[in-house]
Amino acid sequence: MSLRSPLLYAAFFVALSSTTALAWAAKDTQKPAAGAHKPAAAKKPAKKAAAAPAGAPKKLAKKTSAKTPPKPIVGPFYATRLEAMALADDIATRRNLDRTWVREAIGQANFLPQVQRLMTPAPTGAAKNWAAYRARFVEPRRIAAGVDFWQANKAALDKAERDFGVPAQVIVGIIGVETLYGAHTGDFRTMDALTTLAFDYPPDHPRLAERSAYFKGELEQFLSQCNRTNVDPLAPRGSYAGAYGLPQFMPSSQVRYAIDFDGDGRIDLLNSPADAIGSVANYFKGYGWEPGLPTHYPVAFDTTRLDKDALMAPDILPTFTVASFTAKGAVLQGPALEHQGPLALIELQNGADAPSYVAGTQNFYAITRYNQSSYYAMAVIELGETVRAALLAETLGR
Ligand SMILES: [Ca+2]
Repeated sequence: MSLRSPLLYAAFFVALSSTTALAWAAKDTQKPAAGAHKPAAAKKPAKKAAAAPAGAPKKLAKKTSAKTPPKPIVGPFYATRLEAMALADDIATRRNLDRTWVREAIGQANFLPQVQRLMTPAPTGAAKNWAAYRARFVEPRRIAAGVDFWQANKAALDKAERDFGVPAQVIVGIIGVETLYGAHTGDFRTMDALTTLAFDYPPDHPRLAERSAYFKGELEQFLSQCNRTNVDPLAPRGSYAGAYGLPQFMPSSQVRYAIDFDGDGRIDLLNSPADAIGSVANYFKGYGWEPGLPTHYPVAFDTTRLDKDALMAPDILPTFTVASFTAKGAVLQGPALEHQGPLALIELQNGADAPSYVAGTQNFYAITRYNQSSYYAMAVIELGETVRAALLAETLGR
């Protein structure tokens, strides 16, 4: 979850060329999201070659060419890094863990140059394209898998809707976009991914210090949780960002929001769809989901009084009342006029064509706490809606 990180998503958006300017602009001015995940469905390596990590052997850089996939450094790489062992000692003290156990866990982690490369920001400048982004997620294979997932897990989805007020279609949209309903949960050893990002985050990144600190925190949460649940830290596998299971929760989100929703007494986000479903709903509840509130409304513009700069200024953060929104030239109709909470003008660029716009509510914003991108949120919403319609059509067709 993600990650409050624009960067996390950077690699994700490479194919679309830095899709999320909107969201990215917002990020720096908003409080950090817990960050649930990084979509595992799109692991396009950034085109930019990775620079050698600070402290890595120089010959390493040569291995990171596009033609020959770099091999992980296996062995006591982090065991010899003073910084890594110092953090191990800090974690052991703070969490009251066995110092040797923490040192050995971090010391056995492999440096994964491809993880570092995947985290390198995408080049900026190319036009963002909502239609292209949408087509990657709202597509026949994912819709069919979504219908199957909904049918197989209807009881848990209904219960999540009752308990948390989060519609089934939103949960189905999230798990579909994140992992194609479990088909792509990631095969990176979580310990390797988190350790690499904690100590060897792309060195030329503009927010290197902040991102490194974030992953050090996630590493600490991960180790603490492994110790508490008696899991070998070298066993779990997930995304290159350290996200895990059907909903791609980061360790901190697992600690905060993951729940046992099938009642077997343990939390298993990888093998229990019910646990994943309940945990996603609980995550959204934690980020202010308002039961019954739509995610967005259609919006048009009255060009005679349009002040788009003012409407776009808060980015995805819902800020405007219906009255102030309308006064600035954003035209609403029907139920939107009765909306009580704040609204945001959401812009989705369409390459060379005119952008699409919607009026986003607090619930649209809640979805962006999972991944700070309006493109991501809209893909989740539209995949969920499409799966719901396909399921209904199938039911009626019987
Ligand atoms: Ca369970």
